[in-house]
Amino acid sequence: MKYDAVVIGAGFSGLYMLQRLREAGFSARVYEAGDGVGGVWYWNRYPGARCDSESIYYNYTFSEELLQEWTWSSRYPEQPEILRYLNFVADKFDLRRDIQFETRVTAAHYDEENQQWLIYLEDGSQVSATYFISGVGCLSAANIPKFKGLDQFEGKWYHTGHWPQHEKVDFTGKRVGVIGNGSSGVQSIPVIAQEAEHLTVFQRTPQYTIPARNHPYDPAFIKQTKENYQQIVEEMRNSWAGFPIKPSSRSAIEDSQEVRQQVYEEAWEKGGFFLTYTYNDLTMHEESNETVSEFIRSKIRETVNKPDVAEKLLPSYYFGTKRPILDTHYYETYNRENVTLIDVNKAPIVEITPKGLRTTDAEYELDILVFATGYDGMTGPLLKIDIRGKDGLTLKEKWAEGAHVQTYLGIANAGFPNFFMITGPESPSVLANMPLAIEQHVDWIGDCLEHLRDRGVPTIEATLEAETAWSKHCREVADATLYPKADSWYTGANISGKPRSFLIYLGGFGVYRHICDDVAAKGYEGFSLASSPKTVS
Ligand code: N01
Repeated sequence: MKYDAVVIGAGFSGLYMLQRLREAGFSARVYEAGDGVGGVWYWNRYPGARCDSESIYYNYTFSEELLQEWTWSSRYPEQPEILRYLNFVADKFDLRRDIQFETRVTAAHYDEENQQWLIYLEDGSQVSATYFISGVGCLSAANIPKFKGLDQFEGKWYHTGHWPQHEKVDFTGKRVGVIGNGSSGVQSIPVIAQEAEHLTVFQRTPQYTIPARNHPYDPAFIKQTKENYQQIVEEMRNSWAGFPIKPSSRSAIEDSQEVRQQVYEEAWEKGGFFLTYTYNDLTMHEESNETVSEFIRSKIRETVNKPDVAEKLLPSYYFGTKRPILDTHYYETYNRENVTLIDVNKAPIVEITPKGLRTTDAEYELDILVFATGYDGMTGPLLKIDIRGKDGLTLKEKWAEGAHVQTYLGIANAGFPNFFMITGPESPSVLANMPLAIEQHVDWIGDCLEHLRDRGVPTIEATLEAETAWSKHCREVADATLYPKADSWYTGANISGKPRSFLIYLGGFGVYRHICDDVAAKGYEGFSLASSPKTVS
C-alpha cells in the first residue's frame, strides 16, 4: 500500500497532522501502538495525572468551531477529561478511519531510488509513503532504571507512563513505594498516600514544586474566553511559551527584598506557573535565581511539620532549570503519618528484593512499587524506531556522529529527505504550550508539503550547513542561561550513558515561529529541494 504520508502516533501531533493532510488532499495513514487515540494522555493514567498548563490554552486552536464546542471543567483537568477531549476531536473530524491502532512502527527506511519511505510494522507488514512524519512525542520512551532483582519482586510494579489501561490499581491496605519525584511522582504521591496503608517515597533529588490551586471554571470566565478566543490565540502565538501572559521587564535584583517577597507571595497565591513569570532573569542569573529558589525553600519549611523531613525536601539546583512542577498538596503529604521519605542520594538503592527494595541503609517491604522515573526525552522515542535515511545511515548513527545531536529547526535532518519530526529535538516545544507548538509544526509541515506538490518537487532535505548552524545557535542561546547546568531530561543527564546535550531552543516560541515562517517564505531556506535524488538546487 502506498500513501502520500505515514504518520506515527495518534496523540495531539498525529491527530492534527492527519486532519491537516486530509484537508490538503493528501492520502495519509496513522499508526498508533495503543488501542485508542490520546498519545501521552492515553498512556499516563496514573493516579493524580492532570494537565499543568491551564486547560483553556491547552487545546487545539485550528478550528473556531472546536474552540466553541468544547468546554473545560477546571483550570487543570485530570487525565480522563483530556483523553475525552482528544476522543471528541477524533470523532468530530472523523479521524479514526485513517488510524490503525495496536500497530507499532518498528522501522522506516528511505528508498533513495524510488524517493519513498518504506515503513515496517510490528506484524511484519510493510507500506510505503512519500513523506514520513513522526508524531511520537518527546516523552514516550519510559526510563525504568535497571535495578538488580526487579524480576524477582513478588509484588506488582508499574511505570507511570505505562499505567494499566483497563484496570484500576488498588492501593487500599497496601505498602507502596514510589521511586521518583518529578511531575509524575509529585502528582501521584498525594493521591496514592490517601489510599495506601503506607507510602514510602524514594527521592534522589528534591524538587521545587508550586501549588496548582486548581478550581472549577466560572461559566462567566469561559464565556468571556470563548468570545475573545481569536485575540487570545494571537497573543499565545507571539509569546515566549505559548501562553497569553505578559513577561516581566524587571530583574529580580532590581527590587528590594520586601517588594520581591510581595511579588513572589502574590504569584504563589495565584498558583500555576505565575512564579516563573515574576522577573525576566530568573533562569539567566544565579543571584536572581537564588531569590526565587530560596522563596520556595521557605515555603517548604513552612509547610512541612517535621524539620528533618523538610530539610530532605529542600532543593538546591536553580529553580526552573529542571521542568517546573505544579502540585496539589505535595509538601503537605509529608505531614501524614503513613508517609515516609527516604533520601536515596544519601543511601542509594542497591536492589529490588522479592519482598521490596533495599538501599545501603535498610530494606523496605512493599506490595506495590511505582516507577515515576521519567523518560529518555526527545531523542528516546525516535531512536526506538530503526529510522534509516540516505545510504542506509541510521538516525542513531547520525546523532552519535558529532559531539551533539543536531537537527534543522527541530523539524528535519540532513540525510533524511521527506522525513519530518513534530516537536523534534532543538525545537522549543517542550518548554512551550505543547498543543500550540504542535499546531505550529503541523501547519508548517502541511504548508511545506503543499509547496512541494504545487511545484512538482519530489524531495526536500535539510542541508548539513543549515542544520549545523541551527544546532550551534540553539547551544549558544542555551549557554547564556542557567538551564544546561541542571541534571534533567532536558540535558539527557537522567539516562545513564546518554551524551549530555541541551536539545531545546530557548529563543522562545514566538521568535521560533517567525524563524520557521521566514525559512518557508524564502523558498525553504536551508533545505535542498531536489528534482531527483542526486540533484540539489
Ligand atoms: O520524570 P522526571 P516525570 N534512582 O524525569 C527519579 C512531563 N509531565 O515522569 O531528579 C532514583 O521529571 C529522578 O531523580 P533525579 C513533564 O514535562 C507532565 O516525573 O534524576 N531516582 C526524578 O525524581 C515532566 O518534566 C505532566 O535525581 C531516579 C524522577 O525519577 C516530564 O513529563 C505530568 C532514578 C523522574 O522525574 C517527565 O516527568 C507528568 C534512579 N535510578 C509528566 N532514575 C503534566 O502535568 C530517575 N529517578 C502535564
